[in-house]
Amino acid sequence: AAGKVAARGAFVLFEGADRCGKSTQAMRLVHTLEARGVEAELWRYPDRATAMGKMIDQYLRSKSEMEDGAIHLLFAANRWEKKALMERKLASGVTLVCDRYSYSGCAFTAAKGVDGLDLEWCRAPEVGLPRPDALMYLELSLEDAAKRGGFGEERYETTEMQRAVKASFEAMREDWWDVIDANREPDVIQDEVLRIALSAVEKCRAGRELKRLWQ
Ligand code: NYM
Ligand code: MG
Repeated sequence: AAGKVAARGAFVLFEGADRCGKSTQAMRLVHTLEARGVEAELWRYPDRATAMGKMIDQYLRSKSEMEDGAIHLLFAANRWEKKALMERKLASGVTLVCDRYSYSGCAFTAAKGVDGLDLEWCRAPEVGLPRPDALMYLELSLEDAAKRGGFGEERYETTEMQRAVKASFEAMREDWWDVIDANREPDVIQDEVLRIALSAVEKCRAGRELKRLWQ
């Protein structure tokens, strides 16, 4: 109706190391939500479609080299360039299901072990971005991840790096995260994921405010 303010959508995030099943779960969740009449969109970071995203894509595919600090800031800038759109979508009632975000940004850079680029440094450029209403961290052991077949061809897709990435995620973990055992059938995981997402959607409809990282 005219003048009616739409209830805001929820910002639902999936995080985890590579091959944990995030993308599959995120995609399925969008379809399930839509089927239930919850307007939802799939987002992912990096967004390789923007000018900055293209530079990130080149770096990940080892077509270019960049200083570790510079690429970290570029990943963060790739979120800042989409911040206004993200906020507009949420405010208009769209639920955003996101595949990776600032937590991946910090986990991967900190995992490099570069002097000076510790978690605190990594978080700084992310402060002030929208904070997810739900964060599902898909947890899978390195052994179980290996059983899913080899890693891809991109930078960071090595067992050593993934071990360090998992350690950074552990170090960042906060009480409000939902830790999901990713070593189960996709359907079973989706049931749990859907419950968590619907609860976030409900809270946002009821007026839950959008918070900011890391405040
Ligand atoms: N990655 C992703 C980062 O290093 N920093 C970030 O801020 C984000 C969002 O990019 N190995 C890394 C994690 C992944 C890689 O992501 C590409 P995907 O989801 O595999 O396309
Ligand atoms: Mg990948």
